[in-house]
Amino acid sequence: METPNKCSSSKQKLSRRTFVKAGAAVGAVAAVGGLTACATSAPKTDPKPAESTEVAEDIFAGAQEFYASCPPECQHHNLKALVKDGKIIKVEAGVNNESLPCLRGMSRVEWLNTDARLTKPLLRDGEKGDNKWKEISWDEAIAMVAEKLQDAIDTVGNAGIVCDSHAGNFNALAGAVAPAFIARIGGAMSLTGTLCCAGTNGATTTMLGRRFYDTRNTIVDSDYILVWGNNPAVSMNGYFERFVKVMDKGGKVITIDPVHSETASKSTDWVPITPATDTALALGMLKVIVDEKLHKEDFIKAHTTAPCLLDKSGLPVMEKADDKTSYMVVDSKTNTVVRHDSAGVDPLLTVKGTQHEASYTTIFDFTMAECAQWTPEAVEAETGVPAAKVTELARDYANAKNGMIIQNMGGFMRTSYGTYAVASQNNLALFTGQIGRAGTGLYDAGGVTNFLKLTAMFDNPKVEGLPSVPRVQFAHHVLNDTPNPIKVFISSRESPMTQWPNSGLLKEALKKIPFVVVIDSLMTSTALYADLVLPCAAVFETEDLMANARSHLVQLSDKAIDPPGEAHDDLWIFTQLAKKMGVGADFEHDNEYYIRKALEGTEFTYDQLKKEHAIDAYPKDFIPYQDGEFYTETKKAEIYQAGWASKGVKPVPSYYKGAETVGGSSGLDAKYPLAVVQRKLRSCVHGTFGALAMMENVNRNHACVMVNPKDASARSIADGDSVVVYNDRGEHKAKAIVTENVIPGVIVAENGWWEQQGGSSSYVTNDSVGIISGEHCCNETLAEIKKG
Ligand SMILES: Nc1nc2c(c(=O)[nH]1)N[C@H]1C(S)=C(S)[C@@H](COP(=O)(O)OP(=O)(O)OC[C@H]3O[C@@H](n4cnc5c(=O)[nH]c(N)nc54)[C@H](O)[C@@H]3O)O[C@H]1N2
Ligand SMILES: Nc1nc2c(c(=O)[nH]1)N[C@H]1C(S)=C(S)[C@@H](COP(=O)(O)OP(=O)(O)OC[C@H]3O[C@@H](n4cnc5c(=O)[nH]c(N)nc54)[C@H](O)[C@@H]3O)O[C@H]1N2
Ligand SMILES: [Mo]
Repeated sequence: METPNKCSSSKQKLSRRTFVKAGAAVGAVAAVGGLTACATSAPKTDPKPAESTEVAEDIFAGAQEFYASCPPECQHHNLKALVKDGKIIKVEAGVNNESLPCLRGMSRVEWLNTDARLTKPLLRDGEKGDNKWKEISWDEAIAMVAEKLQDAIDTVGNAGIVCDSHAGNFNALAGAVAPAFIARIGGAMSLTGTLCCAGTNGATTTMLGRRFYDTRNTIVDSDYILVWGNNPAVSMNGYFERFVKVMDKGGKVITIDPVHSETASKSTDWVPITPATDTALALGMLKVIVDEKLHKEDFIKAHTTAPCLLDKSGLPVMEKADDKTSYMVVDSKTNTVVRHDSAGVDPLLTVKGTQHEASYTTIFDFTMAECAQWTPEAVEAETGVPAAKVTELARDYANAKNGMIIQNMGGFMRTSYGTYAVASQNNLALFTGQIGRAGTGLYDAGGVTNFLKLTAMFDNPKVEGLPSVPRVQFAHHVLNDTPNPIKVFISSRESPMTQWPNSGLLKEALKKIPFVVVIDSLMTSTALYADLVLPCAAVFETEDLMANARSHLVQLSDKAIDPPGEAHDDLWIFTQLAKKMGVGADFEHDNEYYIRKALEGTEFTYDQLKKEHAIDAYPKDFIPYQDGEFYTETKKAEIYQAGWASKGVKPVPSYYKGAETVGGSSGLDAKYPLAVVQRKLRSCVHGTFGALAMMENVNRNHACVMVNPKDASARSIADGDSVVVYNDRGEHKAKAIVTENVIPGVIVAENGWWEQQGGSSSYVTNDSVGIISGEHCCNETLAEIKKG
């Protein structure tokens, strides 16, 4: 792929005089990102330019300003574009950001202007993967897709079609159009399970009634923060300053991670842990807390289902079988069994030692029974966290004035029992009452999803009865024709060849599917294996609305320029398809119409957003669960989950060893003794940004893996060697960083490298699916590493 250097691709001809001012501007952009992109390669300026009496020409003078949200699954900063002569010449921070956007946002100027942009529909003209194409017209392209879809419907039925998207663009309209089209042609097979945070979906949504609350606005009120298996210095860089403030004020930030990450290196303490064992640590901490009576009984009794009774077979005792809120408790005042929500009730947390013990146990005791084996010593043996540290973490968290757990969408969730890891952390907050106050709580991805309900842009017909398969096992299903053959796969707003597990198998699947359509703005790793690539618009080339998870802003994204060549936005593309297939009636409108419709019923209007661009829509001073109420049917935090038990596992957090771990049931450790974990890079958001020349210049143009010196020397690997990480699924080529920053037995691979850059680390990742919530298990992967 041709990825021209940002400085040359901007095609600005700078005279010696104009550079003085422009150079300063480039320097300012670089400083915002904390990096020195083009500034380092720029010609040296005269140290005393001021002596010249000539006034430097401002190349930005007279530029028009436009605003848009940076739309991939990141922090959705508001960006400002400067436009001159129909071209975007600079992208900088927009308005109302809570923190500064980063170099990725700034690099949009290269993405928008690079010669590598796709400008015409491209039809495969060689084998899949050969990267040989012939340009065709949109009329031909649309007719071809419509014909292939109709053929799939006629021969297999709608289940022979998959039209998938994931996290590539969080804008409302971009997200609505493909499903609207598919619903109108009768539906398709769907792919289930997020690749990201199934653990939180499965744990927090059920236990607390909702997810997507962040505690961002009160981080600085905390005096003790557990950053658990995530790396906010990179993945939430806009807010990391707040963690630093906590430490400046004498508070502690503890990072629990197998890797001495960017966050760990800036924390008070790094607690290395064996991957996929976090639940054992959390259960062990809970045991210390309860054994030492550091738990908050009053909070637990009032706000959780912990005092509720279970019968001898472990099932909840309900007043009415059909009323899920009718949990029963033993009232300590009357020694009788009453509803948990009876007036004036003071429930027993445990019935041990009472007459009720013969008939019942409580959810509290049932929960603690799962912790019983996790003594600090047992936790040390399983997780590698020293016993004394387990006790210290438990005491410090429980005793903190305001303790907060940062889960975000951490790496520990992308393991086969990620749901329990999240649930056991939730219990730590609930049992210690570290929730509902400023500086406490459980940090989830966040954003305004719970506060701003947009109106549906399209009224889709209901489609029922079509099959679904887990996204992480798509390749298996394609190759085995289960539950039926797939004839058409349309992929947009995602990058399967870098992000889905087991890339080698996925490549085979993409080769097998008769017609693969990729809609993207660059020739991505996935587009390489398509039959037809449709060029789409990027940010600032289409109008859209952002009001979603992760950002507190509601933003109108302006269309500042036309997309290059014949590229179009997703709305246009799916509108053409809908018309061609005779279902275009609801697609007759422009972007503004759909945005106005989405905002109906909210307190924001299109015209207001047109003026203000980005508005903080997060309720001022909101603290999740401040009133002690949760969003469950009982209004209490529901510790016991029948839904988990229905999957054949415990209804309360319990530690199960992942199959693909050292000592796990797969037995793969005999052949592949190293645990591979993934990390995200500051230079990319998954498959986006990282292949731009600017990013390659300031970061690297090849993948690295971190290896502990012990593991490296056992394999004669030296720092900087070319290495291959491999297992039965495939190989990932990288350069070794030999470092104590990762614990022995673990290697760290980077997320997001393209085929054109040597290939993704997903070639080796585990493609099994978590049983509780369909977890993506990329961080539960075993492999070996060799020079090569
Ligand atoms: N720059 C940048 N920012 C991003 C993204 C990006 O790609 N680039 N992606 C966005 C998205 S979609 C997401 S989901 C978030 C993710 O945000 P993070 O979860 O912070 O990102 P990761 O780098 O996947 O994982 C963080 C850490 O998890 C550790 N880890 C892996 N497995 C385990 C485990 O079993 N236990 C423990 N304790 N630690 C483990 C890894 O060593 C790594 O340091 O970031 C968002 N922000
Ligand atoms: N090995 C490994 N795999 C992982 C992870 C990991 O850490 N390691 N992390 C997992 C996580 S947390 C996540 S969230 C997923 C993310 O995986 P994906 O959701 O696949 O995310 P991206 O790679 O960012 O894909 C975004 C693509 O959408 C395109 N795009 C952007 N805007 C538009 C638009 O308006 N229209 C269209 N048609 N396309 C657009 C971009 O150009 C880009 O190619 O990956 C998961 N996979
Ligand atoms: Mo994610």
